[in-house]
Parts: sequence; C-alpha cells; structure tokens
Amino acid sequence: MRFLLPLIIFLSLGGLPAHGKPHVLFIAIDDLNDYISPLDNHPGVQTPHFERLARRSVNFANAHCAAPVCHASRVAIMTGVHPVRSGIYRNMFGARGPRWRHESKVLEKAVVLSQHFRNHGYHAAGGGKIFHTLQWTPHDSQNDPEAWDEYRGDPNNPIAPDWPRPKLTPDEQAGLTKGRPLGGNSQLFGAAPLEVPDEKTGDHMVVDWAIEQMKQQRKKPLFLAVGLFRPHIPWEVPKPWFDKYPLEDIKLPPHREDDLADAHNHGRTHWHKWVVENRQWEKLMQGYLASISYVDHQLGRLLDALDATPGMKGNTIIVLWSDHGFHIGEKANWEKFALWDQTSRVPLFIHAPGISRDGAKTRKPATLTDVYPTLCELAGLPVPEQCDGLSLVAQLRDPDAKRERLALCSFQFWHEKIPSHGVADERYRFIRYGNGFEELYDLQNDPHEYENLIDDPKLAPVKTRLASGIPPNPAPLAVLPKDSPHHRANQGKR
Ligand SMILES: [Ca+2]
Repeated sequence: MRFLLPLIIFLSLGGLPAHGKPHVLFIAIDDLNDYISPLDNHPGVQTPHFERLARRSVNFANAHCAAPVCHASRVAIMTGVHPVRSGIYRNMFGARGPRWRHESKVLEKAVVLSQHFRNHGYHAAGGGKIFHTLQWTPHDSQNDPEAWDEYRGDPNNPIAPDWPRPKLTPDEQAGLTKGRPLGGNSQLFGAAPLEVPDEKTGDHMVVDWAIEQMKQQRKKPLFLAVGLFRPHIPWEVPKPWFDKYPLEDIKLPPHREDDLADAHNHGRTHWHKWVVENRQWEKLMQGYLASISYVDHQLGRLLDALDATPGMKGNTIIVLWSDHGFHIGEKANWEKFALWDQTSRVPLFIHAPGISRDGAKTRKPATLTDVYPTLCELAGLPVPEQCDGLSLVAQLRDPDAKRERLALCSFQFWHEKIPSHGVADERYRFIRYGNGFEELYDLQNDPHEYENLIDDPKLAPVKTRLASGIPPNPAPLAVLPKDSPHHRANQGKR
C-alpha cells in the first residue's frame, strides 16, 4: 500500500502518456543571484513565482556554477563537462555555432543535453539564451543548432536584435563622469525603463513561444529549454517593474569598505569606483531588482501554462538554474568574474513528479554539472561517459541524504596564468587562486565572507578536506581557435 498509494494518485492525475516518459521544462536564467525570496530574500524583493516554484520543488540552496561566466558555465551545464577538464574557464566571443567543440578537444564529440534526450526519443525545442550570446552582439552565439529539433527564430542568433532599447541621455548630459564600465555612453551597464509593454519585450516573446510549444500535441515527450536573458545587463524592463522599487526604498547589499583587505584582488574595482563616484549604486540596484521581478513574472507565466496544459501537469520535470551569481557592489565588485559565494552560488530548483520532496530546501553541495546526470536518471536515460557531475536524485528524494561530493567552481583571472578554484561543502568555502593566494570562509558564522580564516590553525583540517575537491591536474586554459569554421571571421569562407 505504501508504494501503491502514490501510484494511484499519480494515475488519477492523468498518469504517464503513451510514450511513458516525463516531459522536461528546462529554464535557464541569466545572471540571477541569491536575492530572490526563497534564497537570501533581499529586503523588499518581490519574487512570488520563485516562491511558488520553491513550494513545488527541491530548493538546492547551496548550488554552484561550474564557472562564474556565461559561456563557460553554460557549456559545462549543456555538456556535463567541468572546466577543469574542458579548459573553458572564460567567456570567448566572435563565434557563430558551437565553436567550443574546437576550443576544447574534450568537447569535440560531446553530446549536448538536448541531443541526448533526442537520441532517446524526445522532441527537443529551445528558445532564447541557452548557450552563450548577448543582446548587443547579434549573430555572436555558441549555440549548437544541430542539438535541437527546433529553435525559436535563428538558432545562430537566439537573442533577436529587434529587442527594444530605451531612449537614454548621454552620460555627459546626465552629469555622469567618463569611465562608465563597458564604454562611455554605451549604457550597457545601466538601468532605464522601457517605454513598451511587457508583450513587446524579448523574454516575454520567448515565453510566448514556449507556451505555444507546450500546447502542441506530439507523440514524443518534450524537452523544452527556455533561456531568459534578464536580469542580465542592461537593466531595461518596462516601467511598472521599476515602480515596484521606489528609489528611496532601495536597500544596498550588506558590504564592508575594507572587505578586500584580506582577500584576492578581482581586478574590477574600477567599476565600483565609477558607480560610487556617480552615486549610481541605488539606481543600478533598482534596475537589477526590477529585472528580477520581471523575470519572476515570466516564470509565473511558464508555470501557469504548464498547469493549464493537459498531459504536462503532473508529468513534467522542472529544472530552473541561473548560469552564475552576481555582485551589486559586494566586495567592491559588479557582475561576476570572481569565486566568492556571491558569484558562485546560484538558484537551482528541481521538481520530479512523484520523486522530489517538494517544498524542501537543502544545503547539500551541488554543481550545475550535476544537472545533466540528474535529468538522465529521472528520465531513465543512460549517463554519457563525458559527464563529470553526480546525480542529485538522492537529495531530491531526501534533501538530507548524505552527499560527499564537494561543489567546484573554476575560473582563470585575466591577470593570472593558471586557473583558480572555489570549493564548497555544506558550511565552508575554500578558494585557491592562480597566484597562490588562498581564502577560507565559514558561511555559517559569516555568510558575507568578510573574514578570511585561512590562517586559523583550528581550521587546517577543513582546508585540507576542501582542497581535496580540486583536481591535481586541471586542464590549462583553452585558447581561441581562430581556424574553427564556427569562428565568425571564417564564416564567409565556408
Ligand atoms: Ca550570465
């Protein structure tokens, strides 16, 4: 009876369709950090649909990206191969197609997650930003068009260049000093309301497309990947989202002026200097929070559509992840490109019908490379040999289930010659930089990583244990393969 009852309930909800496989709704969010209400709950943040998702999934509250940059993180998720084996630690631009197959020998024949599902009877549809691309570099994308049955729009240009942009005042007219990050007057690093309704914005259109995908009747189970671009910069969403966060109510994140005194120099303090000099900190925070609530709304639309679609409700695995965390001035840093918890930790929610203990939260360490084998196990697919991750199904069934694997996030800083690595267990975080500098934090007592405890003799065994999570011979940094047919300079020669 113990086993029969869930089965009866499951069958009464509609049961498995003829193909006997669950659908997969795979939601990628760009640059979303832990400010959402089911994680750290930044004061005033409004994310009701993330809460709704948390109630119907397991919240992996100690999940980490494999690399703290879009391209490297996304290739790692979609192939299951960690940067310490692929050598892809950084962003690389100027691609049209899966150039990462030539950036890294290990990835040359890697099977993309969506392709793996296709190989096992799924229909794979993708839209928006799954592999790396940017709103302001049209036709620069590392998507693999071969890995999908269909893609929204041009798979080599997943973020259409017709996305709206606001009317902006040039920096000098706005009284801002020269030196805005990403170029003067470029306004890429900025926040401004769009004078268009939600319906005309890029992510909304991607979600419209995803909703249509759900409605279509197919004989095959569906692997539906939806890549949302906000809250990536530029922080441009319609005005009602800004109105939710009046400037005078904005709270800055917890921070200390001298926080970098015992920490590695991330090389990006000039961004923070410009922000503070120009009194833009609150304004940019407002734009980031507005963008988070906008994307929360898009998540709500996806959940509504799933629940309204016969055959999907009760029979769809949901996974939602962000490609890395984000700094809004913490440690005098903006964006990502670091190895602290603020950059490395990501939202990760997984629902598996009849399996996940929905509503639970766990601090068992997870790396986003674990998503690939987890989805394979849930859908009854073999795990390809290329995969470095370890399935999280045990933690889905029991969020307290023992897990010895540490979370590993790797990056090579611009001014260093070898990669750096951050390792997390349930409580501590150890970072070993390419220049030999080390940091150790106790997240339980010091969640903002203010105090580097590396010299505390009592914690020497902790350091040794966490350091064991760094492989002895990580792959060297992959170099840009200029001779790749997927390099944009070579496109005319094909
Ligand atoms: Ca990103």
